[in-house]
Amino acid sequence: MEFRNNKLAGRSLRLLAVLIFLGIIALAGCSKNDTGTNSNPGGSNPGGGGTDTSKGTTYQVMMKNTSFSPSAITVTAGTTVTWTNMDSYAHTVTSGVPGSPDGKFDSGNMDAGATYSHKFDTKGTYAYYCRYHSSMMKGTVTVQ
Ligand SMILES: [Cu+2]
Repeated sequence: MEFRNNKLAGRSLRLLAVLIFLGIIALAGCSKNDTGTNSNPGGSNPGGGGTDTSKGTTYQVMMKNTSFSPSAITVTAGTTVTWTNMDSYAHTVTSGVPGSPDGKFDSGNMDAGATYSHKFDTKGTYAYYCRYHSSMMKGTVTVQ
């Protein structure tokens, strides 16, 4: 197909370019909306890490909806576990069982958005809980 009039052809090309441009804008707007509706603000680290089990470097645990996620993890000795409070209210990471903290580690009060890290060098199973929500928030770290 050929345009008899160069001017008309030029206008059509320009219109096409504008339409493509608008399409890109629309696509960009859509993907922006998609991330906007994602209720998980920890986008860079959703649902906990643990990608590196061979070197045992770091592991992420979320504190979300009054629970630890994942609540039971297994890591290699030398791993640093980082807890992040994704809720809008405070939590703690306190080792031991509810009512009987064993003093191995304790984050103290963690406000919304706070993080706490603890390095696990010794093999064993470490139970922990949140002082404020001990009936709902319990977890274990198993170090191998
Ligand atoms: Cu809590």
